[in-house]
Amino acid sequence: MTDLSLSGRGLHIAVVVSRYNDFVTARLRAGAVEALAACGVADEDVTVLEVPGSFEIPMAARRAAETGRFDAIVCLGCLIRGETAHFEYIAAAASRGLMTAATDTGVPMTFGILTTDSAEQALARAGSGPTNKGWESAVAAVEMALMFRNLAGRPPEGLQE
Ligand code: DLZ
Repeated sequence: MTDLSLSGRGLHIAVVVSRYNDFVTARLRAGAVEALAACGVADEDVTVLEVPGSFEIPMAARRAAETGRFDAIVCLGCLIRGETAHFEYIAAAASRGLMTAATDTGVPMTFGILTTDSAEQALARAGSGPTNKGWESAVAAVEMALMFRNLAGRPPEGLQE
């Protein structure tokens, strides 16, 4: 999703990013921040929250949503399948946790958590520009935030005709 005709001016966005596999998540974070700027979200309206791993992402996203300060939350992490069952447990907990948190709080949360078999596959999804999954998640967050504001009858200052 790369619709940069969306205007995010006036939106407040949180980016929850996991430090685990940070050789990938730092790139997802950079892609997300770049996309938010490209959509017109002001730097000072972007709050980055770091968590240890993907398992902790839903907890932080829910708490951020409960503050009432954010229109949407971009969630970024990287799970690389290993020899343990951790991958399956964490992936399931993160995806279910985010959907539950988003529907419970009414604040859109986008899923930018990579689940790959290898580091190479993860890096291929964390390059520069719109193919970066952090970028994609950020644009999805702007779109959802605008939709929710519109549905609530309070379009942001930057909403285009
Ligand atoms: C423990 C763990 C493992 C094995 N793998 C990953 C991973 O690939 N990606 C990720 O984001 N986090 C991983 N973690 C850490 C857990 O998400 C969590 O931070 C710890 O279990 C502490 O609760």
